Amino acid sequence: MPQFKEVSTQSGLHPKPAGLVLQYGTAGFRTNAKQLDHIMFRMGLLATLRSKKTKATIGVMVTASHNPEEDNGVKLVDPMGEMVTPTWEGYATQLANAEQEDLLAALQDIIEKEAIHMSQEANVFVGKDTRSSSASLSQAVLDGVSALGGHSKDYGLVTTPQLHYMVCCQNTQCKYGEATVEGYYKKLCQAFIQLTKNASNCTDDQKHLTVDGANGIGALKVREMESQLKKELHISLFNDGSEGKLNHQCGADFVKVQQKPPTGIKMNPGERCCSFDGDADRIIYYYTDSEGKFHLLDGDKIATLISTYLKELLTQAGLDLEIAVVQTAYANGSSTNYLENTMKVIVRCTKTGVKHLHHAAQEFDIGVYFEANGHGTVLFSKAAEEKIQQLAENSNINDERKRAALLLQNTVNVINQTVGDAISDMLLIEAILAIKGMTIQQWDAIYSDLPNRQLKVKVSDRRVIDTTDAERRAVSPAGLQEAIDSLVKNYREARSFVRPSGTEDVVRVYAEAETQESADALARDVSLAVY
Ligand code: 16G
Ligand code: ZN
Repeated sequence: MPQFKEVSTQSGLHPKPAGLVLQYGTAGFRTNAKQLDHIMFRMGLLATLRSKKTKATIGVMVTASHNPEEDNGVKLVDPMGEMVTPTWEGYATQLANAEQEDLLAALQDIIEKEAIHMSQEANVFVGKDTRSSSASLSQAVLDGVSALGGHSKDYGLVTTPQLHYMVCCQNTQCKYGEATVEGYYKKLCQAFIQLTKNASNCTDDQKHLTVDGANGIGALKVREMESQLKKELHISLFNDGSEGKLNHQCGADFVKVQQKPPTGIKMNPGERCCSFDGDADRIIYYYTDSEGKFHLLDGDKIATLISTYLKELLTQAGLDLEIAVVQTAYANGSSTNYLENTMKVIVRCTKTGVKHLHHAAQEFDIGVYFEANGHGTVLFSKAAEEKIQQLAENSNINDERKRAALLLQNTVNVINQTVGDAISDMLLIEAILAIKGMTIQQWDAIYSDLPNRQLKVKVSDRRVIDTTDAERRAVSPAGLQEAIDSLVKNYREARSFVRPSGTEDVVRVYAEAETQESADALARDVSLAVY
């Protein structure tokens, strides 16, 4: 094959260190940036094959999200903006681990298995985060694409969800929006402005939001977008990358895991604050009360706010659409209880990892999915979008229904349905709070979280732990689940589970109980049982 000569030459410039083995995990490849040059080149090759196979544009995002600055990573984006399919995750691992002299054979193997026509055109969109290693690593991706004769478009610095959005726009012939960063701001900001027109009593104070940009790409993008919000939202941006280090003592992951405010921001009692993570696909809200106590509003609280709002609008609009909330085992027990028993919405639990939640949410008219860590979005089925659209255009309905239909229509437009998106989620949450005239304290009071604790345990081989029931029960090693069950019985309102991490060489332990002391003690007991 003529292209193989070029691959052969180019791959010599991106050699694989012999013996290095890496795995395409929950969030793609992720490790120290020094080990990734050959991976990036090869993901450029793989994205080109995937594009030829699907006859659509494929995305490649260079980022390691909330990991430290020294790390980097890469993930592929499928045509509708979703995560690449499991079979291709397998190919990614095969291709990444082929020794230098076996690369062409590994490539040939994929081409044959997938019956790919190499004459088919290929298009790949590439984006990167602000890490110092991202520039050369994204160049390696571009080299991979060109080695196989593919066309690429380099979007440069973008958030992960912006790249997902661009891929989706391109493959839907712009029905989803324009495949440019400007198009993205225009769509989201216009919808946000329309929504906030329904919040006439909103004071300037209520329009104020403090944002922790994690010293990453999200901060740059908030700055770019700000002027289009037309003063409907005043953002005080901290950790904008001008001084601090990426994700260091700041960002959504830090705030969620440490359950404390990030450094580098100015917080006044009672004021709404939020943190993005390093690639701006997660968001977490918080505030301190007048006594200085810190209150966290995580993905579960966000899902509750959004689903309550949507359910109210559906009732007002008289639309009969099924709404469900998708969570993982990490969802706080109080949130699940509130959603099922008070709000009476369908709740589903899936394994950790965005692709699992996304797929489960696709099964409903409206699927709200959020991981407790703040990654999530809302999916509307095609039929649901059409019903909303028709009602919004119907002139024979009363004012209340009309208002609700228009709100739903603009809500659909402010949401990035391709993947969780900190900027889009922030605009949606801000609009909901403004429309409902709700303070962050009132939002927080919808239900009270059960105290909880997460720990990680280092073991010699985390793969000996196997789980079932959306990771809520361990099936191996023998006896572990029975041990957890009997420990849980020692505490009130308690629950605990263990699972091997998909991104780190550790076992994660989660425990919740009536008091913080009990949650801490239970997490400790269970950690000892894992050893
Ligand atoms: C990845 C996942 C995230 C999940 C986390 C769990 C994506 C895009 N990201 O960051 O959803 O919460 O892994 O990590 O799927 P863990 O397996 O180490 O607990
Ligand atoms: Zn992220």
